Amino acid sequence: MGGRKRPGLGKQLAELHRWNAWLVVVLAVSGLLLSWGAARGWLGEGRVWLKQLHIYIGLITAVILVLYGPLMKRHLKQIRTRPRQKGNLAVVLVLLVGWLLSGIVLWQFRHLPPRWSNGALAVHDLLTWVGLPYIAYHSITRLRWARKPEKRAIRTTEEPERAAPGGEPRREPAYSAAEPQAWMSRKQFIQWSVGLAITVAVVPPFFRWAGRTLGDFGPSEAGGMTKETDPNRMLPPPEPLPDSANVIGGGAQGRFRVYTVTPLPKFDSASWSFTIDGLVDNPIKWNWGDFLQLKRVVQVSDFHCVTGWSVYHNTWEGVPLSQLLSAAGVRPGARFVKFYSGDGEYTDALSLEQAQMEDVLVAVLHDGKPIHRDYGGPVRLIVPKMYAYKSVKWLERIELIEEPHYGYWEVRGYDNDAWV
Ligand SMILES: Nc1nc2c(c(=O)[nH]1)N[C@H]1C(S)=C(S)[C@@H](COP(=O)(O)O)O[C@H]1N2
Ligand SMILES: [Mo]
Repeated sequence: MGGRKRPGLGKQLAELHRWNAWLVVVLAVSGLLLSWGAARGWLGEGRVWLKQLHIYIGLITAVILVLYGPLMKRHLKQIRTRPRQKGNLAVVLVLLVGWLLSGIVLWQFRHLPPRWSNGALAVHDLLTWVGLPYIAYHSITRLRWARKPEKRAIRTTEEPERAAPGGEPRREPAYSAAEPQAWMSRKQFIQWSVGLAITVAVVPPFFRWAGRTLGDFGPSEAGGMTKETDPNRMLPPPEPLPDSANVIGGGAQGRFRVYTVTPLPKFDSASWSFTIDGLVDNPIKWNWGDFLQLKRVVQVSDFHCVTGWSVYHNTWEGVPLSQLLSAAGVRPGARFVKFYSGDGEYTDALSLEQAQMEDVLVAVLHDGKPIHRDYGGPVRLIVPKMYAYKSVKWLERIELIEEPHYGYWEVRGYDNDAWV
């Protein structure tokens, strides 16, 4: 190490700032892609990969925080007379620590109570709603073109503002007399217009998000299925059983995210059918009218998505899968049960033993109402003991097979073992 000088505080801080900025850019892009519902289909297995990347890059921000720790005292001393920089530092630290902690809960949620992950998801999202616009403003208004022209000209690659060595606070130079005193300086103009543009773009969707998120923490009128008119034309709707009409347990708590890997399909009673075939003694095909004649049961169960959100106390009414299997007569060679979605793309499977669990339901009603098209109606599978990627939406065919089948998400990296 002979004679190598330790870099000064300013230089170390500038270095950390640069690393942090790049990490946040990668995290923002990957995080936005991950939370964007429409990207689920075309990201495919890239989604699992992207999630790993997001997690590991996120963990690296902990390294930044650890490296910053020992510098913090001197840094605070250096900026003690600059309230704006202190405010900025506080915001950035709250964002990083908040994202990191909520991110760790979301990453490790299988080892934590499911209620934690709903909370962590809300915190992670809230920080993103507040933090990304803040950071965007912070970076755009500090870009070179946003500075005063004569200040831009003397900039070197080293950022003097942050790299200022020693404790001497560098004051913003007073406005040069040469500059004509307009009602607003160039800098102020840029700050105001960038601020306004970001506010206009972010505030309306933020309030929509906030409204929905409040629904995650309490009973919601629509039982967590927030869509109104149903594009499905399934008539007449089934009459709910008494327990289902009265919604045992007071109705679902939380909100479903609408997930699909295809454009949303649409069904009508005239063409809808439900088939059970493969290794069975009597393959059966029901139409809507016949299907509604099957004996239904009511169950209350929690619904967990592997991405960290849950909906509690759902009242589902439907036909137990075991009842359909008995009706078809499972042949001795059958070892797995494969489920086909009417979207033509999504499939999943259970072992015969798992499929015969008494709470696996082919559901028709949720909280006493027909299941809306967006949430898998008219008929979806419900496997309460497993993550919801096993709960195939728009279910229309069940096939008994001999060899294992790996479903849509399983071939894209999800664990075939989906036990909650
Ligand atoms: N056909 C189909 N079924 C599906 C999915 C899908 O994309 N397509 N997503 C699965 C996943 S990962 C979850 S969490 C739940 C989401 O159900 P919801 O869209 O009603 O909230 O459906 C599961 N079943
Ligand atoms: Mo999911």
